[in-house]
Amino acid sequence: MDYNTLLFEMRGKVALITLNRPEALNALSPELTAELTDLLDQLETDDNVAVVVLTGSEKAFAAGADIKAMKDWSYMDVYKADFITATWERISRFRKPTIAAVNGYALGGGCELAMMCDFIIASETARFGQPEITIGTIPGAGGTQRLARFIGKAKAMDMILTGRMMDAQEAERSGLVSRVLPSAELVEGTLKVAEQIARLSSPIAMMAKEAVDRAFETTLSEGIRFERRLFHSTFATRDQKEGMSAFSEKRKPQFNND
Ligand code: CO8
Repeated sequence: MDYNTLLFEMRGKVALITLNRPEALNALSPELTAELTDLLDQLETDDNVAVVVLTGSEKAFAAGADIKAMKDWSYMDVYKADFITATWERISRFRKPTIAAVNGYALGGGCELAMMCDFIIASETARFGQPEITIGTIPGAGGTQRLARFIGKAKAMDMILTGRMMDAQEAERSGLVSRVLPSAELVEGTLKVAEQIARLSSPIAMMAKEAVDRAFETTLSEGIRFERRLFHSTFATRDQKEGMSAFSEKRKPQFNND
């Protein structure tokens, strides 16, 4: 799988995708989003892939949508192409666990892309922001909705109306990122977290992810009903039998993903 704007490698059952447009701080060009969508389509159905880690460079996870590509587009261009939803949101529909490992800038569409992953691990140098207002537009890939859910209305309004950046410590305090690691350890540290998930049952991890995601789409009572149905369905899997037997027999479980 050769791409112009992405690097890709497998680490055991973890797929590591690196955004690779250094000349533009990984600005998310149409080519990059198309390549990312193509790669994710393949990884979704590959049984050898349990978890995806998405990262960028030391300087930038991604500095947003490609402003130079977008600047002359008309309303009809973006409307007819269904700009954003057509390609961008692929990772938010990916059924296996995804982790964003963010070094440097995650701005605009870059911050939105990170928020589409299941959780974000940041390095001490990470900087998050939705600066669209400073270039005459607003977040268009879920930023107004997801950022408000991650960090609440006050901070989301502050970020989106001023366009200011948030450092890693503030992002962790605010609930945007789950952990902060030293910059040099970001990718290896995130891969370790991913490998920990990849050793568990993949279908059970997918169900856990689906249940948490439901919390953001429905009422508490419907969400709990949904969780209960999935919880019950885990008892139809061999991995549940193996996990609970292994605990009872004081040994490590051997999950077979079925
Ligand atoms: N698009 C295109 N090129 C970019 C982008 C970008 N978003 N960001 C940086 N670059 C380019 C620069 O133009 C520069 O190229 P060149 O060397 O040819 O001039 C190169 O990357 C390096 O950048 P800088 O020289 O600016 O580096 P600095 O270290 O001085 O500054 C910053 C780094 C602060 C990150 C600065 O580059 C910056 O402010 N970038 C723009 C950030 C921004 O406004 N992002 C939001 C974009 S709009 C958006 O994402 C809308 C989302 C809508 C949904 C997404 C759907 C696609």
